[in-house]
This record gives sequence, structure tokens and C-alpha cells, in this order.
Amino acid sequence: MPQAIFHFPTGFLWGTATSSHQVEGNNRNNDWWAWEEQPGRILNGHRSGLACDWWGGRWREDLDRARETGQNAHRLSIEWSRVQPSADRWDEDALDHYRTILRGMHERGLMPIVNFFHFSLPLWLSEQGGWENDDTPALFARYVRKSVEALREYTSTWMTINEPNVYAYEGYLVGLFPPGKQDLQATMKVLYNLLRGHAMAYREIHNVQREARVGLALAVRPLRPAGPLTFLDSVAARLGSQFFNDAFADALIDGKLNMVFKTFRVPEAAGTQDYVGVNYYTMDLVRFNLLRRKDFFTERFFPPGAELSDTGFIANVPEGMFETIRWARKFKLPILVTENGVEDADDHLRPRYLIEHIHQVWRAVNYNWPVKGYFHWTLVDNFEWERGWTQRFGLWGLDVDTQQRIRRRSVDLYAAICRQNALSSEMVEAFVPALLPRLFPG
Ligand code: IFM
Repeated sequence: MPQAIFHFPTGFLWGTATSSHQVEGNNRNNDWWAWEEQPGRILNGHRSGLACDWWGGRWREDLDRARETGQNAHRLSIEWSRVQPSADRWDEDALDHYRTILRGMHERGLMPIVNFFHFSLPLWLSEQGGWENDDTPALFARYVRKSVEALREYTSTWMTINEPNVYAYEGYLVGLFPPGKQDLQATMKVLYNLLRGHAMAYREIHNVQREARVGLALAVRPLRPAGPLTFLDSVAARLGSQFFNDAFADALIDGKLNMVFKTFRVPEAAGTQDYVGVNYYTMDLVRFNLLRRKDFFTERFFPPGAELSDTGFIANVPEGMFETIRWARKFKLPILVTENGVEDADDHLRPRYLIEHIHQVWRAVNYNWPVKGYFHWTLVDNFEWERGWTQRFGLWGLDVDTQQRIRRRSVDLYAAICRQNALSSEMVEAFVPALLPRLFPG
């Protein structure tokens, strides 16, 4: 009998999240495949290759794993370049393949959430300017409509776009994603078109399926002033947050995309969310620094003393999860944590990270904030974009050469949480006893 239990509400969704290019393999007809072929683009020259071989059928065994370990939902994306391999052709077989996967989810008791755009563009579309092209939002809405018509039998929960802010900044400001630009104007243009695309897709989905629940996954990275009483640090944190976290999100409320340097009016975007999806991994402190002109006079760093992930990509700052959920309340909509996780090949940090972050979700639930589910990133190690296979986010590990799955200890911890719909002192004692006195004092 556990000493104490933190319960979650009945019907809470527990799952994992994946994306097409990162798990399917052989996605040769998109801009990421082409990008991976260019020398120097991906760390260590890694390639997505077979990825987790989901297109080859291994989705079955991985979703068996999800079911067997107590999950009741799964978030995946469909690959635009498969559904519409060229501008004038739909691939009905690809849609059939997705139907089979979605049916497979139902057979396993996993509620599907289907996302339409997760960083990868069909080659034909990237060749005509991708999201910089003003025609792309309408093309996106067509592709979404076609897919919803084909898949509507299997879900009514959809997601238009994953992390529009990350996509625009990495591809157009920092240059680490295709097309590798470093151009502020292009970044703003892309965000503007993503917003238009989202709004058009939102309406198309509802036209096809009235009962649909449509949202997107917003990457939220809380920024705190390094010196809370330092005026310039506070301004820098505020502006940084406006640019990264709030601009796109607030436009979903009021139709104004306020990018600090410029405001775009997109009135049709107002009110185009039925739930809000937030992806939280970590947070930063921000310091004003006159020498950092290229970085808009700011310097960002992790809170000193925070535990870091294998490659230093993520600092374990669980309070940021609570802050993120608090931030999401402004939409006055149901909230889903659509991604959260840590890269940790030998699983020394993940159990602690999982417990501490899920504890923060529980705290939010206990303020009666409307959090409806949690999706861990991710089920099995997958291809981590410009970081290739150097980062291992899976509950299960993957041997990329043999496609063997390796069960990490966190599988059992997450399974216990999902099965009991709760976090208990017994679980904490079994997996990270050092956390007991803090989480379960007395
Ligand atoms: O792998 C990515 C995912 O595609 C988007 N959110 C962050 C994850 C971890 O880097």
C-alpha cells in the first residue's frame, strides 16, 4: 500500500508523441531528406534512413509496446510528401496506410491525435518557396481537407502544426533547419503564413467534421530575467518571450501577430483553437548584453545548478512545466501537454525528470486548471533533426543498425503512472528515492 498517491482525473490521456519524418523512415520526397544529403547539415553526418521503420510496419510492435505499458493515447503526424507526392497528385495508398495505422491504434485502445505538419515539406512545395510563398496556406488547407476526409472515421482530435515558432526560427533565423536562412524578414513572413495556413485548415477541418477538436502544439520556453530586479534583463526577457512564446499564440486569440519589430493582422486566426497544446522541455534565464547584437542584445543560459541532459540541450527545470501550464490558461481552453521529455541514453536522468514534471502537471490539475493529458516525447529513440541520432529521447532505446528496441527503466515508471492514473510515493521510492522527502514530506 503506497503511503500517498497523487491522482489524476478520470479520463486523463497518457501517451507518447511522434512525428512522421522522425519515425517512418525512407521519407525521400521531402526537404529534410534532401537537407540530410548536404554535407555538414546534420551532426556526425547522420541520416534519418529507416528511422524507426514505421512505414515498413514496425509501428505495430511499437504501438503494442505503448498499449502494453498502460498508455491510452498516441499523438502522431502524417507526412504531407506521402499524401501529396507532387502538386497534382494524391496518393490514396498512403492515405490507406495511415488508415491502417489509425485503426491499429483503436485496436490497441490508443486514442489518436493526428498532426498535419511537423517540420517536413514535400520537395515540390519547398522548391516553390515553402511557407514563404503566399500560396502555401491554401495548399496546406487543401491537403488537410483531403486527409481529414480520408481519416475522419478514426479521430476527431487534430493538430494543424507542430511548434510553428521553432520551425520558423530554426529554418529562417538560425538556419539549422531547411532552408537554412538567417533572415528576420523571412522568419516573420513564414510565421505569418503558418498562421494563415492554420486558420484556413482549422475551418476546413470543421467543415468536414463538425465535432472536430482542433489545436496545435506550441513550443513554450519560459524566459526569466537573470536579475529579476534588473530593468534591462526584465525588458530583454519580456521581448524575447513576446517574440518566441507569445506572438503566434496571442494571434490565435486576437488575430494580431505582434513580432516586436512588426505586427501583422490576421483576423481570421482569432478563435481558431478548440484546445491548446503545449510542448515544454526546459527554460532559460535572460541577461541584457550590449555586445550580443546578433542575438538582439540578449544572452540566454540555463538556471545555474540545474541538471543537464546528455548533450547539454535540456536543463531539468520542472517548475517551468507549471509556469507553461499557467501561461496556457490565458486561452481559457482545455490544455494538453503535447510534448515533454529529455535526451538521456542511459536513463540516469529521465526517471527524475519524468517524476518531477508529472508532479508539476498534477499540481496544475489541483488548481483546477483544465489539463486533460500528457504526451511524453517519445516512445522510441527517433531521428532528432539537425542533431541526428546523437540525442536519445525514447522510453525505449533504438539500435539504429539492427532496429532492435532496448527497454529503459523509465518504461516501467511511466507504465506505473499511466496504469494507476497517478503518481505514488511507492513509485518514487522505487525509481528515485531521493525525491521522496521533497514530494511526499512527512
Ligand atoms: O524531436 C523534437 C520534436 O520534433 C519537436 N519538439 C522537440 C523534440 C525534441 O527535440
